[in-house]
Order: sequence, then structure tokens, then C-alpha cells
Amino acid sequence: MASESKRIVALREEIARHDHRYYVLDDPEVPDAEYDRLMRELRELETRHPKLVSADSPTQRVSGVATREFGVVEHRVPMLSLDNAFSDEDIENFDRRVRERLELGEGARLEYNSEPKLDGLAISLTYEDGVFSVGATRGDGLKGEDVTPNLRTLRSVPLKLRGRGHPRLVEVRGEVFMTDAGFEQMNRDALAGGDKVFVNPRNAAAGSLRQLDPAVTAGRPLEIFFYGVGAIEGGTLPPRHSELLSMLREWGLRTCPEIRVTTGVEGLLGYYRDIGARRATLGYQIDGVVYKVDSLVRQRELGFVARAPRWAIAHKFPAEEEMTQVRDIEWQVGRTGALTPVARLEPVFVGGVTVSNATLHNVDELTRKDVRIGDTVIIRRAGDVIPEIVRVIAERRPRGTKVVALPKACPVCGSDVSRIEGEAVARCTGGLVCAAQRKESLKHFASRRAMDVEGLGDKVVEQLVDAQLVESAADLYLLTAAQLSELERMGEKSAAKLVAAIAKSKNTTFARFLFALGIPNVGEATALSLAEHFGELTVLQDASLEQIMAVPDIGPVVAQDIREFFDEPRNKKIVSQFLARGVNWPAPASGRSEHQPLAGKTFVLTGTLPNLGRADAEALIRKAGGKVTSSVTKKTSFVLAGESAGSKLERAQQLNVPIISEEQLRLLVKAFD
Ligand code: I6G
Repeated sequence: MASESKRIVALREEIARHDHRYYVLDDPEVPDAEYDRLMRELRELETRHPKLVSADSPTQRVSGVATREFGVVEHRVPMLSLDNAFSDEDIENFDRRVRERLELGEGARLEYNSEPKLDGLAISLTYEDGVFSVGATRGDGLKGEDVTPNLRTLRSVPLKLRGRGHPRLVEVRGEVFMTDAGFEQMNRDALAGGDKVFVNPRNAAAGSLRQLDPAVTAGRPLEIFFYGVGAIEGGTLPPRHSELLSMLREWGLRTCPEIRVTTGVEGLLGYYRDIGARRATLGYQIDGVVYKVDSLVRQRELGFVARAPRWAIAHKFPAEEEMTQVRDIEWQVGRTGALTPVARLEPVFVGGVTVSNATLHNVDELTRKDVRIGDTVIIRRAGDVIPEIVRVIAERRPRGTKVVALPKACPVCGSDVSRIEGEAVARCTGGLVCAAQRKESLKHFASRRAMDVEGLGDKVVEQLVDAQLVESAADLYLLTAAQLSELERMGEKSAAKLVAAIAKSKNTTFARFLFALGIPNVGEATALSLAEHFGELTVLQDASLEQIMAVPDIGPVVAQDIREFFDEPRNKKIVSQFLARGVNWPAPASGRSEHQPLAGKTFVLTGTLPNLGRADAEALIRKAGGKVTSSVTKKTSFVLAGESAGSKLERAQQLNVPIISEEQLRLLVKAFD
């Protein structure tokens, strides 16, 4: 008991410190998941020892604090919190509790209003006779900070409601946020001007709204979505929440375009999965979805418990940011010899998977982030994007952390490491002498989108190189079943199958072969453009820099890489070995291909795609007969959206233009097969 009482005191102090960093300084030290764990532990301890609950415990207030810098606004109706759900089962239980309380039968299926839960700053705006009078942050739920002048600077806050017959007074509630694109631009500008950089869009939004000088707020890319009302005097509400939202829209208040009415538990879970799948392309940060019983009569019947309504729940996504320790930092050598620092981490569950490695991209990034062995770091995994180290938690740096420097010699083959002045990448100079480079180039050569050698996975490639059975990819075509069956865990049958798969890969396309060669900066789409343009290998091999630059979307840097590749005697030899050992492709068709699956279609690109660079994606579309334009109109056929898509995505949603992913584009094109 004594130790638990001490722990309670320690937790309260720690939570208070985090509250100050988060709410007052807009500069959190730890990720939300860690904060939530501390709160949960405190709640559990207080439930076990109710006598130890005190009025000043952070569990006793809704959330947040109101600081003294701003005037105080008392909310007429408190701004409450939402209960959280983390699993399908939690949602089934929520729906069952609601139906039981409403005394609905077993089979009854309720209608819910569902919408994304924005990761921003909750605010309440009061309109009197349709005119904006006061705007406040949530604060502690009962009293917030008066940020009226700042809210007035937001273009999406109408100073006067549209239409007529407004209530004498209404408090409308919503979330102020920053789009991903706005956040990135703002941080870029801040970096350039030597100003404070925010750790994420939510803190940037909070920091921007809570400025003592509204002129500063005016310059920040803040947006707002409204989701409900608090007090209403001299007016009535429609019978459904979804109609209430339509009413807000009619008044000129923006609501989230993803709002839907769904039925029953299946509807809720379907909505959760749909939004979860599109989360990375929404263009703004969300941390879950919110479900509300759509009937306001039923909402009233259900009422509230403690700090939260019984008729609503937040269904949270797995945390995308977590903290963990760096066990080691190693240098990985890639296909082109590039040395990449990779942090080996204490395994941590983040973004729905367990992560134990994170790339630090290059030595500059390692230096800039100052990540050291022994550090506690925040790791982020959003969508299917590879995990990254966001930052070191400086406050948690123990004594004796180890700085890792760029090695002078390749950790795999011992060759010199060279770094061209002004370039971020350092490279091993060993070329094919370096086993790591050989392994990586073989893995690339055999991969599905290159020569597609079935059964030649990473493990087998590593064994082949370690056993010195292959030096370059061309040696694959000399392997015998007898040699392969000597490898560990390779039976005679598998060996024969692999030999057959290697033989099968000899019949390929020119584009695939070019891609498989692993020429620096030549991705799938560039390989396709080269194959289309030159038609024959000998023509490409003999092409001048100018002739290569005549290929659409190939600039001087890529042209130089291509030229250097074919000028290198070792590469010349390997290319002729491929041909001598039977690699072949159909001769080019005379005239232009008739197959133009995207003919007549226009595309707009936004955000970062998982595999294709922008130029590659554009080349792919053009090659298939499509057109690429820069702005979204009703006539746009598709918007191709990737990570951190910006306002073009929003525009597409408003205009109902179909939004597709890179994968869907590939399906449309299918040009490689
Ligand atoms: O914090 C919140 C975020 C979003 C909310 C909320 C919401 O609806 C989309 N709704 C309510 C009723 C409350 N908090 C209390």
C-alpha cells in the first residue's frame, strides 16, 4: 500500500509535467501512447485504493488545462471526453450496452453517425443571432481559453452564419487542425527562417491557435471541421445527429467530408476499416473514428456517465508513435554500395506491427537527429510506410550513449568508403567484390517486377553468394541442379524447380531486363520508357547522352547514370553474358503500340507514392495513353494519391473524382505483362 501510494504521487507529478509540456508549451516529451499508459496505471491504482483519490488528481478532470495568458471562457455546456475503444469486441460491447439501455430487442440494428476523429484541438464557438461572438479552447472541459481574435483569422470560421432563423445563441463544437501539407510547408519555412519546428500537425495547430498575437495565427495554415453543438437557446435541433450536421453545413460551417450514417455493428466496423485503409491519403491526421447514436431522442435517453456521453465512443487506431530504445546502429550496404545506417531497436508494437529496425537513411540524417546507441527514441509507423525514428527523447538520454560515425571501410568487404562532396550518400567502392552489393543486386534481379525468378528468395541468394556459386546475376544461368542441391535446406526437387524457374526467366521483356540490371536511378517506369524509345539493346548501348535525354522524363543525371553503366567494361561483359546464356525478349513491334489502356483519361498526382517517383508515375500514365494535368476539375478522370496528399485530394473528394492508389494504377495499366 505504501509503495502504491508513492507510485500514485509519482504518476500524478509525471502526468502534470506532461500536461504542461503538451497543453501549455505545445511541445510534448513523450508519445500519446506513453501518456495514455501512465493515465491508465493511475486510474487502476485509484480504483483499487479509492481513499487515495484526490480532487487534484489528473483523473478527476476532463482533460487539458486553461492557462492564464488568455481570458477565460466558461462553456455553457461542458465539453466532455469520449470513451475509447481499441478492439472490435469493445465496439460490440458498446452497441450491446446502448441497445440494452434503450430496451431494444436482440436483433435491433441502430443507426450511427460515424466520422473520423481528428488529431487537432477541440474548440467551441458561440454564435449569437448568427454572429460569431466568442471562441474558446476546450481547456479543462468546463472553462477554456478565449481565443476569439485568433479564430477570427481562420477563413473557415464564418463571422456570420449563412441563411436565416438562427438560434438566439448556439455553441458549435469542432476541431481545429492543420493538414499534412500545410504542416510540412510551415515547418520548411520555420527551418529556413530559424524558427521553432513543431513535432507534429496537432501540436502545430495548437501552438498556432494559442498565439497571443492573432497576426501570427493568421499566417498559419489552420483548418476547422465542426461536429456538434453544445448549448442552444432560442432554437431547436432536428431529430437526428446527421441532420444536425447538415444544418451546420447550411449555416456555412465546414464538416468532415467522410461523415457517414451506418447501421449496426457491421456498419461501424466496416467504416473503421474503410477509413483505416484510406487514413494515409486523407491529407490530415486522425487517431480513430467516432460513432454516435444518430437519433437525438435516443441520445437524450442514454445520457452521460461521469465524463463521457453513453451514446458515443471513439474507436482508436493502433498508436502510430511509440517509444523504445536503440540497441545498436549498423551500416547496411545496398545494391549500389550505398551505406545506410539502420537502428536495431528494442522490439516495439507500433502502427499495428512489431518493429525492431528503423532506417536512418544516411549519415546526415543520423547526425541531424543525433541518434546514439542507448538512446530512447520515438518511432513512427504510419500506414504501410517503413518505420522511422522521429526524434530522440533528449530528457531520457542516459550517461554513456555511443555516437556512431560513418566507417572508413565497408563493414562487409573492407573496401574504402567514399563520399562525394555535397552528396548525402556514402558508398562502398568494392563493386562486385563486395558480397553485400552482389547479394542486393541479385535480389533485385530476381524480384517479381524484374526477371521474376520464382523460388529465388533472399535466403537462397545469400547462400549462393556465400558459397561463391555466383559472382554476377549472369552466373545464375550457369547453375546446375546438382550445385543447388548442395545448399542447406535445398532438396533435389527444389533444386530442379529452381533451375527450371531460372531458365523460364530467360524469356522476358526488354523493359524488365533493363529494370533488372539495376542501373542507378532507373526504376520500372524509366526502364519502360527506355525500352519503348530505343526498341533494341544495341541502340541504347550506343546512344549518346543527348539521345538518352531525348526520352521523355529523363534528365541529365539519369542519362549520365545510364551512359556510365554501359561504358563500364565489367557491365558490358555481364550484359553480353546474359545474351550468350539465352536471355531474350520479343523484337519491338513496328509502329506504335495500339494498346493504350488509359487513352482519353486525365490524371492528377498528389502526395508521395509507395514505390514510384513522381516522374516514373507520370511516365507510366503517358506510356499507357493517359494525360497528366496539375489541377483537379470535374473532368479529371482519376486522382492518384499517396502519403501526405494535400488539397488536391480534398478537391477530388468534393468533386467526387475517383481517387486511386499506386497499386490501382498498376492494375489499370498492366503494361508490364
Ligand atoms: O473530442 C471529440 C472529437 C470528435 C468529441 C466528439 C467528436 O465527434 C466527432 N464528439 C463528442 C460528443 C465529444 N468529443 C464529447
